[in-house]
Amino acid sequence: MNRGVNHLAIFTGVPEFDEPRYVGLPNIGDRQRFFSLLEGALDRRWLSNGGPLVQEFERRVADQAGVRHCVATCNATVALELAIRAADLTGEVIVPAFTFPATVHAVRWMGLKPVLSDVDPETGNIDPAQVAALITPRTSAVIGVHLWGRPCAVDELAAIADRHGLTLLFDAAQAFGARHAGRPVGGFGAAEVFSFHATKLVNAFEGGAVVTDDSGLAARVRAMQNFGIVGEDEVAHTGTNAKMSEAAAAMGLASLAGMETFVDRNRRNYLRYREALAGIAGLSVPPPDPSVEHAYHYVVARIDADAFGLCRDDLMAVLRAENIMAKRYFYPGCHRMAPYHADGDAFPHTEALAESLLTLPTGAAVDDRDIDRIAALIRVAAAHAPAVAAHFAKATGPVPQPSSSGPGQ
Ligand code: T4K
Repeated sequence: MNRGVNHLAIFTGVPEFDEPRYVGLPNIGDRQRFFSLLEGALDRRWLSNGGPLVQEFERRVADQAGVRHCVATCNATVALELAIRAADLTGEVIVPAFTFPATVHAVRWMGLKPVLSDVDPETGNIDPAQVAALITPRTSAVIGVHLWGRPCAVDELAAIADRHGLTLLFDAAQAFGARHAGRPVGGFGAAEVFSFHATKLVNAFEGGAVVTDDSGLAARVRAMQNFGIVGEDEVAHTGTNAKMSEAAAAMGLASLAGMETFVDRNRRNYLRYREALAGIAGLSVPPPDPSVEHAYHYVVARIDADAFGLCRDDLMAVLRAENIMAKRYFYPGCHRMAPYHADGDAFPHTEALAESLLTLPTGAAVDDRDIDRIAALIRVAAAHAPAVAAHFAKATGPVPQPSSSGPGQ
């Protein structure tokens, strides 16, 4: 393609896409199945409190994860809080700085101290060597995060946890469907937590789950997500209301049925992006790693500003003007967020990743042709990097805000 710089919408061009192409467009699955499951719930007049659809969803998720217990919840953030409380964690809990804030918030929300760890500079996953260095007599647990659907260093973290008598939990919010060493994510550590938010591979509008092989832990989580109730008139724990509704489970079940198709599409998109973006200096989408089974939940490009000619934020602004709603997952790193700012600033790998990564639309949002069009625009931006950089350098108005993603925003 031989297009001039004026073709870009930041100059005089028409946006490439009429409708926004989002990073997290929901996978809807089989609509008819969703509606018929919902009809069933309405007919039964059983809408929440562990109804048959939630029970079925829990069985299916436990099967998929290869574990004995699944407790479905209203979202993954509260599921993390439940797991933390049910596992009786105390004092300090080590978590990665490079994650969605929910991981760190859950620890703080439970009244514990999150201790932030730096991450592996390549995978973005929590670095076991850093974790080992952060352990103190007050540490009770480590929470690993399987970032972008790629399993983190599960075995190394388990060895550290064993050696120091720590509880190991995993935030698997992005990793439903991934596998480590041939075993599905879900069965590692004392418990793992999935998210079934609208933007996830399998969605229940909003939803989450704690999965575990530990019957005692599962029983406590189950009670705690229902006000601590363990019998008709008996409340055994401080609890909350974290129940999944039947409507959410209907969506979850319809979505689960399409899971293989969604993973296939994500994998195909990922490979297509790699092919379409190949050879652009300073921009890379890492090759699939044969040692892990990835859910390819996100397509994350790394931009080396010097070699590419533009910084990541300028490229994102170029794309957003074209209605390509790329996102900075995860920026600026939890250590730079207001509640955790005082907790340290020595996170060089988190900082480098937070400054250089750009998540591109995938899943249902794009087809092969869209990906080719997105890649072609990136090539135009790269070919005219000095003009684009100069445009942003002298821009007086606000650059499009990275968080403006929802309809009507
Ligand atoms: N741990 C980790 C590692 C996580 O990544 C998350 C959640 C959690 C814990 C907590 O899980 P939950 O408590 O949510 O179950 C979104 C999601 O809201 C969040 O669930 C997810 N991680 C995170 C990675 O992404 P934002 O702030 O990026 O959302 P937003 O509104 O910018 O939407 C993301 C993209 O999806 C946009 O491009 C718009 C598009 N979108 C979104 C929705 C809701 C749609 O196209 N349709 C939709 O219905 O957090």
